[in-house]
Amino acid sequence: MSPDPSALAAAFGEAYQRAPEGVWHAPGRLNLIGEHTDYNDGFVLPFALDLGVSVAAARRDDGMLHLRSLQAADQGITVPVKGGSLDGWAAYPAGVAWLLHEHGAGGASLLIDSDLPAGAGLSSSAALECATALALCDLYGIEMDRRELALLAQRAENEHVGMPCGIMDQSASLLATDGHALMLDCRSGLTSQVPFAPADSGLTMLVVDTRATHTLTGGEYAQRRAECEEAARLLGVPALRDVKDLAAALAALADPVLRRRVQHVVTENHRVEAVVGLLRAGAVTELGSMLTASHLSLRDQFEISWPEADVAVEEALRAGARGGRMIGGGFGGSAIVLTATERVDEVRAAITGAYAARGWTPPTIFEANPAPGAHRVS
Ligand code: GAF
Repeated sequence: MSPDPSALAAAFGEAYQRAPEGVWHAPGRLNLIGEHTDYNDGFVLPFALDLGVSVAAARRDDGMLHLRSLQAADQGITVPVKGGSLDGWAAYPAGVAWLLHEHGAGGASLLIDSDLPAGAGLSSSAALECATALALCDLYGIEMDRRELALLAQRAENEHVGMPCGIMDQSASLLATDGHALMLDCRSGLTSQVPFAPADSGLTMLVVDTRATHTLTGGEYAQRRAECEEAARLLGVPALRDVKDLAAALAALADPVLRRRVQHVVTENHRVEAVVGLLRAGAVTELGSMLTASHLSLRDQFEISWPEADVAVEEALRAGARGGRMIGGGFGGSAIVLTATERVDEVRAAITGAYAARGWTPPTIFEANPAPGAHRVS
């Protein structure tokens, strides 16, 4: 499922009094495992969701960028494509357009639509960047491979939004393929498509949108990143990916906070490799314990989990799920749960009941399977 392209084209006609030249779609992502490893030059294993952002677009010859979104209350924003500065949602597509201008992109009118739940930690920002990037590249005949395009979208977020994100989300949106998780080595950029079909093993992957958001995510994310970089500097390695002897590294660090961060990143990289091995061996059921180990590490060592995610994972396990964990940057968003399909109802009921007992907003729970990466729709 993705936003209806013909409805979006019709809405574009109303907004801009002309037809779009095309519609492009980029998915959000679910990260199976490998959290906060991307900016440590490590490994990640996300897959593309069948939810995402679609962009209807047409060229303009006045050098201006017109941005409108069906999800935004405002009337849209107009800025020169040669550069500028913006706040809010429009900074994501504008940042991409400004960087692509250096490669030949000219003016354009864009209308954006999304079916990704807002603030659910499923990478709506990266999907918006990647759909915009594909649209402008196609419209202006810019030849750039998808790895380069992911790097450009990441740069747009780093430089024009001020979020020091790694490369995982943009890579997942642009490089993931249907039916596969994407194993990405964030240092070399090497990828490998790992088949992931939980239903073949009688399993279901659930996403639990915990409906909890946290306004300080950007600052806390940047703080975690800075702590990892400081630990790498103290250990004399280019990045935490290069820590080979965890015990020696922990012994060499005086600061208990930095020790916890290193413990998470080093073990999480091993968990990604273990999960890839299990998937390749067809042992999908065994993934559960790795997911739960990742959650405990993110909760206790990286300290970025939040109560709604902890309860979702604990209740799912109590109801017999194979495993689960928070996903994304932390402090709000979604968790995932891997369960035998025959237990889905019990797991859902356990999580929903626990939220109700605490007076929390009910979670949104849905099934996820690997979907295609970003593409032109029409
Ligand atoms: C966010 C960031 F954008 C990613 O780059 C990644 O670091 C993730 O948090 C944590 O794994 O989604």
